Amino acid sequence: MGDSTDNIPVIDFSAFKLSLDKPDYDSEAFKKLVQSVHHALTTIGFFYIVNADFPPEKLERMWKVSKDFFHLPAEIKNKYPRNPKENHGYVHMEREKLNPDRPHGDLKELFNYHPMTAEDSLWPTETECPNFKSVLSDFWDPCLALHQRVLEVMGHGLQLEDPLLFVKHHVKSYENSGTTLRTLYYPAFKDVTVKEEQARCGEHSDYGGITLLFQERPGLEVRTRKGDFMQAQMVEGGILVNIGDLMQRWTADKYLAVKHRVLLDTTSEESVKPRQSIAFFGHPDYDALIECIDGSNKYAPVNSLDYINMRFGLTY
Ligand code: AKG
Repeated sequence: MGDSTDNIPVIDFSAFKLSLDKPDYDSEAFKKLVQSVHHALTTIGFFYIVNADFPPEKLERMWKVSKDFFHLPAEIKNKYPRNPKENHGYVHMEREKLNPDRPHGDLKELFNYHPMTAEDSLWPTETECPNFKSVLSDFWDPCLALHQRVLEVMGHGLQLEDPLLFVKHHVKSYENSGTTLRTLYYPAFKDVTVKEEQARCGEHSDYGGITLLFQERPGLEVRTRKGDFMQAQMVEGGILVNIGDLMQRWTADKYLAVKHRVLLDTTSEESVKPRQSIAFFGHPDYDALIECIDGSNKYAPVNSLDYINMRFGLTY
């Protein structure tokens, strides 16, 4: 475990909160916001957003319906398996292995939501899990809006000629974007058989653009630049942000996609309890060509869809 005093920066988003259509670009508060995000993404690679006006009641509802879903019998959950085409549906325990070097799959289950998947057959029924579909659908909009604000702030931080460049490549209709909402459940230690070197969520960096992460309790560890892992501190009302590998590539390594993980440490009081988290994975539109923003050829241009397909192929 690394130095736990290396805390993740907490950034006040009041200058670009969800109720503002656009910020006052010349205000000191907005400039400070841009500078803080830029600093975080060029150093530790993670930051917490606070004061963004994110609706707390929507988050509360997400925790509840997610728990209801994951507590259903396996035979019901398994009726709605992840559909690889849309990346929508249920993924059972040990199915996903985020660190291919670990011998066993991750000790977690999850449900991915992709909004184009309106078909009822791909969702638990209202009798099986009341409000599951409507609550997940309702959580999508504030996540989408907040992630677009972060993308714009990043464009300013990098002093792009067009600060909206990233936003403009995250706008296509849902059929043409891999942006996904994921709700995760890590069962209590007593409810699982832990195999050697098994993790709740193996070491990995995210694949796409930027991720928003909501955590119900601690457990996430983030790799430091020294190479060890530190606990991400919990922040009341904080939404954790990090970037994915495709964004690191796009920024020609100016912004860093940092590895993270969740372990099952049987000696820690926290990790023997069940844990929930929710991730919103923002992904560039499928037809976006990701070319280094500095004009360099540090990375060859890559099509967003080809890239995500390649990464999923290695995970499942
Ligand atoms: C992922 O699903 O990619 C995560 O990193 C989840 C992290 C967490 O549960 O805190």
